[in-house]
Amino acid sequence: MWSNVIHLINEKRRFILTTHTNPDLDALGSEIALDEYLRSLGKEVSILNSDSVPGAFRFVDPERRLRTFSPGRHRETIREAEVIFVIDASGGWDRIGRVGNALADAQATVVCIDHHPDPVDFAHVALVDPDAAATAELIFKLITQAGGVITPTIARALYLAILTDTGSFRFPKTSPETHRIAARLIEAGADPAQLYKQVYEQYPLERVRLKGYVLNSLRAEADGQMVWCALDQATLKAYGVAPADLDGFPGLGMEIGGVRVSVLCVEMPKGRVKVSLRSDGSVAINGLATELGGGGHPSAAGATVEGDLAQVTAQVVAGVKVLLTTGQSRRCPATVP
Ligand SMILES: [Mn+2]
Repeated sequence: MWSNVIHLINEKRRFILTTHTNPDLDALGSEIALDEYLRSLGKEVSILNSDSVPGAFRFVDPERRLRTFSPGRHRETIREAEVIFVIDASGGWDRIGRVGNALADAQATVVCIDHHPDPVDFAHVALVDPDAAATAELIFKLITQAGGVITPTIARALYLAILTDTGSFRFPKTSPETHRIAARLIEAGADPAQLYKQVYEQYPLERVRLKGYVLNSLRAEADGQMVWCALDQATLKAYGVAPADLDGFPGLGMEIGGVRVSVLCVEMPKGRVKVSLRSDGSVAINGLATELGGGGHPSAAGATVEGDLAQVTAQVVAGVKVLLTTGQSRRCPATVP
């Protein structure tokens, strides 16, 4: 599985790493770990993302390796790149955002490393394992298969990625292998207590208060099998929290007994709504997300939809109700694994 990529890494010199828009810690941690490994081999590496690092995640990149793509500044880098690693993102160049448009025309070999079950026809080489709990598990395997050393920087970055993408080792894909990798990362210098505190216990007061608002605003439907919340721009502004800083909010409703699906709809600028769906694993919600023009995993998926907040929310709530009664979404059951 890994030999093609290891061969590319050994043969080529100039690499670009990129990931999806609204990057999470699996995306960013995987990028930093792979960047560190490639640099240890003397390679030239640029991490180019469409979006800047959300405020709450800046601690993950003390050396400021993560760059926000700018067409003027990075044209040359893209032209000279020999290999492009697309990390934690499948489904096509659109998922990568602005930098995706620029990379789509590049001459380089495109390698996709991901655990999302979405199409990978944009890549020359695809290493996709939908059973992996985090893309970071795959990056760990790549580095160790290639004979690389897990440095403390790599260990911290990958541990953070796995910690967050597994919801602190509790989401359905958390496996014995996930724990074995985590153990190796702790041995290599990742400190679980310190890293947990950095992710989950450093929020500004405003965000914790907004969490209280969301919990108070949850609405139950379908005999309590679904809860939803719609957050408008005015509320976000009143609390002083950016849409990019709502990581973890979509799953808040899952704390309630009997809830199978939790929905969060957030009003974004320019008449768009960010829809996030979470499931307890008893129903796959990524088919519905795909219908809405997004994608994701069976138990965590989302989409950004054009339209009015109330109208999009009503549409999503209705879609989830159908899912809960029939077990499948109306138009594309085939996309549900
Ligand atoms: Mn991921």
